[in-house]
Amino acid sequence: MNPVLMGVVNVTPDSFSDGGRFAAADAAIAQGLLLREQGADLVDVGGESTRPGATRPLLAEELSRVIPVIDALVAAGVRVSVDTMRHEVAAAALASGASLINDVSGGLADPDILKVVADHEAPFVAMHWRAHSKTMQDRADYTDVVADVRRELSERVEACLAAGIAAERLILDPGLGFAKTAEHNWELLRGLDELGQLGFPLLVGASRKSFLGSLLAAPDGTPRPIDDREAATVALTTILAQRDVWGIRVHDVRASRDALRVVGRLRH
Ligand code: PMM
Repeated sequence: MNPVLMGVVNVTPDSFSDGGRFAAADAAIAQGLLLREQGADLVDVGGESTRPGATRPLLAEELSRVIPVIDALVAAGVRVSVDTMRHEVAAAALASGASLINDVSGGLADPDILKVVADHEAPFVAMHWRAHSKTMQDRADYTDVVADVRRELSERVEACLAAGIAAERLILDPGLGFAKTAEHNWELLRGLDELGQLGFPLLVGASRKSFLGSLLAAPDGTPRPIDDREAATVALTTILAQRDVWGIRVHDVRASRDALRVVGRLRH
């Protein structure tokens, strides 16, 4: 089975990869429609930047960023997920017709989100996370990153099940770049099978992240610019598809869709 391709629309002034480009609702809606046309199975709409050091928006601000975009995309028949850590945003997004809640904190930032998801019987992505953006890189310490992330994700699974989310609606994500160094990210990518042993589908978001920028750095150490990390992103899409992940979260849907076509064609 080809993985689900999740296309990213950040309705934020400050996301690391596309910050500011889709801050206005019409630009974000147009981008969501384009991603669907390019082959996104889901369009992931987010109103809070999670780049290291970012300041959180107020609740009202986050709602006013994402809800008009979700309304318009749902009206156009696009399957939408919402990238939020707040139960109020999750509830409003589900009321607007969102199909999935993507919580980068896996319910840690706002435990009430789990009840909202359970009540709506919505699918839930629980990502591995340790702290909000301002402090997360101080928490990048692990004894064995794969074993530690696996244990912390299994604790999230317990919390989700206890809140009433059905096991078949849960998806786990290693959270590349969240309280992780580049080396941690590579170890997690190598150790995906071990995370898969928890028995849940996996979503992976590697697109344009800084560990690719440092891998591809110039000889003087300057990281490869964000908009020039696409070939590396597509290489990972190809590899992840062969490792049977459930979903892949990317900014450039067209390029990753091409890669998935190649993988799919070789299989059959
Ligand atoms: N990464 C970002 C935001 N949301 N959600 C999931 N499930 N997994 C991720 O890896 C993830 C995420 C940060 O990237 P962005 O600023 O480009 O959206």
